[in-house]
Amino acid sequence: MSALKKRMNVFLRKVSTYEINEKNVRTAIREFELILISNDVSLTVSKEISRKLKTKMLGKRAKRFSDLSKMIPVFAKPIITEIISPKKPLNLIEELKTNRKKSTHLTTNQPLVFLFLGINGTGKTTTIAKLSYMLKKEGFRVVLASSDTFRSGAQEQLQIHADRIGVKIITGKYGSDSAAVAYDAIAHAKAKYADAVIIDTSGRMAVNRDLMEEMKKIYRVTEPDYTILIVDALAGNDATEQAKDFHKEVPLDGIILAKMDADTRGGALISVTFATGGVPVLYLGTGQEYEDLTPFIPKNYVDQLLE
Ligand SMILES: Nc1nc2c(ncn2[C@@H]2O[C@H](COP(=O)(O)OP(=O)(O)OP(=O)(O)O)[C@@H](O)[C@H]2O)c(=O)[nH]1
Ligand SMILES: [Mg+2]
Repeated sequence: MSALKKRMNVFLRKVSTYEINEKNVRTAIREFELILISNDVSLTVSKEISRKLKTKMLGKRAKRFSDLSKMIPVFAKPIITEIISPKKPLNLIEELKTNRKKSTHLTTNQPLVFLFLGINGTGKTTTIAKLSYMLKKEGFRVVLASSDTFRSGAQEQLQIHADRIGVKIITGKYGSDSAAVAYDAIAHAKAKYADAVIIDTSGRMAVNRDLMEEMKKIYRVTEPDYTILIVDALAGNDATEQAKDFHKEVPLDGIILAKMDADTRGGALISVTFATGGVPVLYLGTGQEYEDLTPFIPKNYVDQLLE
């Protein structure tokens, strides 16, 4: 390219574009931040996203007369994707396959133990039914532990799912020790060479110390391979607090957001991951049927959020 052509190109670029600076981008970023906040993304995370957006955008050039707010999603996509992408990805199906291979070389079988936790009514039992259905379809043998010996009707609720799906269940008497039920289920799974034990527990609020201590006892007794928190996507910012509270009591390995189909906002997921320092979201609950458990793919979520 001749020197003149080069200079001409620089000139044309200058007149047809303008530089993004603090002043001209401020309103667009602020507006985007407000959209995030009004869609259940916590204040802390919204501010963090804004800060990163600013750093990324300042000094870049935009087409003359173009609207900066239209450029925001392009810059925001990788920022949000990074926040919600697990630091250490976890694929339960792959873990079970690996564990099965390991077990064939051992004389004693070691099923993987999944402990499901969460506050009242978030969707624990339904999600366990969905996961059992999925694992059974994948060819794994599942044993359910009905460790909610607290709420009336809880035993029958899980029993109905177990019968429908065709998986083994160990139930307990109401008022009996929930950790003992889980322990029995693990013993049964070991004896019968099952692949997975999924423990259903009562809903509990972090302020209820007795129930939180009971939860820690189940954790100690069962030594779960994966402790999974179920949060209700509709809980909005409260979901973030729940994740923080539970993660403080027992270290979480994964989170499942139930009722994503009913949530029109969808922002809680970002805050929940951020607040737990990157505990991976494993699945999304997307309805009331057994098939309605969808693997969480960060890119798809962000595309939908910013479309
Ligand atoms: N729309 C929709 N509803 C769901 C989803 N997951 C669970 N539910 C519904 O939420 C309600 C509560 O679900 P449960 O599975 O009983 O919740 P839980 O956490 O076990 O409740 P407790 O044991 O009482 O703490 C039920 O009516 C479920 O059908 C979901 O992904 N989408
Ligand atoms: Mg339940």
